[in-house]
Amino acid sequence: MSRLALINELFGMPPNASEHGYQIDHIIEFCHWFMGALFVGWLAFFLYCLVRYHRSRHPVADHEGVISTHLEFAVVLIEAVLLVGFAVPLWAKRVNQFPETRDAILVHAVGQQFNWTFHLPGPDGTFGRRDVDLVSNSNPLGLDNNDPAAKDDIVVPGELHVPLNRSVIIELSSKDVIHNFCLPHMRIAQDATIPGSIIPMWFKPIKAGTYEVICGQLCGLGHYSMKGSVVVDTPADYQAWLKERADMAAQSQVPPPMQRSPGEPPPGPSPGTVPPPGAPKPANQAAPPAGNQPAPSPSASPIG
Ligand SMILES: [Cu+2]
Repeated sequence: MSRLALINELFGMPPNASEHGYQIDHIIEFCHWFMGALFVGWLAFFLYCLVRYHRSRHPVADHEGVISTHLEFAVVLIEAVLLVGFAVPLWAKRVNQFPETRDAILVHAVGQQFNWTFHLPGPDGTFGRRDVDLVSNSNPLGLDNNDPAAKDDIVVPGELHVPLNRSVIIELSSKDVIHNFCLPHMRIAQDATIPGSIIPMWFKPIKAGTYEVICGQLCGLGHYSMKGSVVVDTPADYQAWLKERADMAAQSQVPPPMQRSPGEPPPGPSPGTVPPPGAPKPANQAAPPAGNQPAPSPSASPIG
């Protein structure tokens, strides 16, 4: 284990599994050492001043201190170098230098209270059309099954597989509130904001394994359960998974159009969602339980 990995582990960070992650680790480590040095330095300076400039020796304050002015300037300079010289270029590289789409895996990730759903284009390599009017409990992404490109699309809840050593571009969107697609092991996180907008992020996994996806924005009562996973497979395992999901997608094709079937409840708020004030109560909760029977307990937490 390198010294860098050790100190980050002491800070509680999970081991890095992405190509660019060491750069993030490096700047986090440098910032912590720098802040530690500042803490010790300022504390020593404070103690020195208490003794050196005691009131018994200096009854009148001197507001033109030369040492502190130089020290403060030096600290501001170092912090400016950290921000402008390291942090901003690193951020700019992440948001400006995307890999070529022909070399990368392109996936759509959709957040909603309180789970993640992944959408892959299937064997034809083209994403099918999605329409918000087609969203239902059985069609969470509103995939238009009349679109030929949608017929082989793969929709997986919660668990995404990606190949090792290949860039992954994730286009994020949200169906309700602001979520954040956070992959701590990959040292990457991105907000999924305004419904309808698509926000891209990318990373390149360099270690096979199963890694946790969490929601990095407090998005409601079930936020804690909004988890998923990214499984980094060898290329052969990834192709096998892709084929399996494509076969399942082909078998599970429901007759078009994929609209709500009679009797299927409309897509309402998930368990744990607080409805807005004045919102009508769902029909099955309109009537209070008879007598002194306690109300039925809400269903278990949704699986993220
Ligand atoms: Cu969330």
